[in-house]
Amino acid sequence: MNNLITIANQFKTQGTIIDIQEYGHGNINNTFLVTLDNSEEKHFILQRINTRVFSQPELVMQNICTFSDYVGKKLDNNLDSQSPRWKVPRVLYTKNNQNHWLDREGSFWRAISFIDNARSFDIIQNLNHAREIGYGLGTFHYLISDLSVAKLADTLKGFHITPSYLRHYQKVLETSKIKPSPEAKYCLKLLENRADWVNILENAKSKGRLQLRPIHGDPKINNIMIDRTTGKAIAMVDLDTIKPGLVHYDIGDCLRSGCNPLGEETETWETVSFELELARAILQGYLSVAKDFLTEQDYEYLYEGIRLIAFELGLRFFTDYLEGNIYFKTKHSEHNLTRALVQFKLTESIESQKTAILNIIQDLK
Ligand code: ADP
Ligand code: GN1
Ligand code: MG
Repeated sequence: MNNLITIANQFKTQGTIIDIQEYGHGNINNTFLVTLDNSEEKHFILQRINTRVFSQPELVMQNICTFSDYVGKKLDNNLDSQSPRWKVPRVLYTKNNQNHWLDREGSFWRAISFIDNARSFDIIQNLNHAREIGYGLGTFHYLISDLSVAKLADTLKGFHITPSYLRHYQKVLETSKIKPSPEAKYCLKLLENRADWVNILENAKSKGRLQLRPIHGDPKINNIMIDRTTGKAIAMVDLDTIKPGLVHYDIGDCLRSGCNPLGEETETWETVSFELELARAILQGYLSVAKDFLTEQDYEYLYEGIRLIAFELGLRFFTDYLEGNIYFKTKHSEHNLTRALVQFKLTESIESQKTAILNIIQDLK
């Protein structure tokens, strides 16, 4: 705690620190809520960046600053009348005017302003929440749609490039010493049957059918903040993966997270399903703001994007399980296996409802 106070005190804030608590349920970084004795700015978020995942954290901060300056200016100058309630977290600088602080052990710390009177959920609550999740992602995409991708660094090579994850998995499998349980066998089989299809979005990108745009990269539902009073989406947090990508990665990630009412941490993976009414609500919310910048070809690949990102996350969890849990934080040795099973069940549920999902997309576009 003393150590955390020393770290938090490196940042310029308005008041004295009175409390620091671990916060949120992220799988990658360590997040803390810092409380100040100031009634106007009561909290800020302090985070230790996982530098095994983000090997160039300075570039991550550069992207976040590029993004928040760009969108912050738009909102401050009222250049955007479409998103009156939207908020953008600000990077807090250190007393030496740096956007991060390195402690004696070399850990990389940064601080972010707190989105007040809001919360996020790990599990989708209802159709209204689903619509707000979609609206939140749509607003985010809309606000950055004219920011040039050339201004953003690639801070996580291979992120959401499914064929690269598959190649890595195949290499890990060759040397894996894990005895295949019936659950692991189910994963192996599911992966075997889909190896040819994983290139679908990357092929479309190479052929110029889909374009790189600025994306969030990690729009699962607990990264979309909901106003406690109005129930409306008001901000997106967890901005580490803002970088050039396909909007399909974001839409896919948002739906795989928001259409699974049991949540991605459920133990009862056998009964996981992709709920169509939640998908309709999320897409409705999303398209209410983002319709104008999606092209006909973007729509063509939406279904495959939804299917692919659920599958990809299953593949990433399963590979991490085989590798000994080195990427995602885990609570026990089988945690990543259970998480993989959840995403693979979701993938099968998406596949079995292909026609209905295509019809929803057709209806809403
Ligand atoms: P991780 O990268 O580990 O997922 P996040 O940045 O998502 O960490 O933070 C974890 C949780 O903390 C989020 O799900 C959100 O509920 C909360 N949180 C993060 N940043 C803010 C913020 N600026 N304001 C309010 N809450 C936040
Ligand atoms: C990680 O940091 P967090 O928990 O928001 C991961 C995402 C996964 C997600 C699954 C940088 O996100 O890609 O979809 O876990 N982030 C990174 O819960 O790999
Ligand atoms: Mg997060």
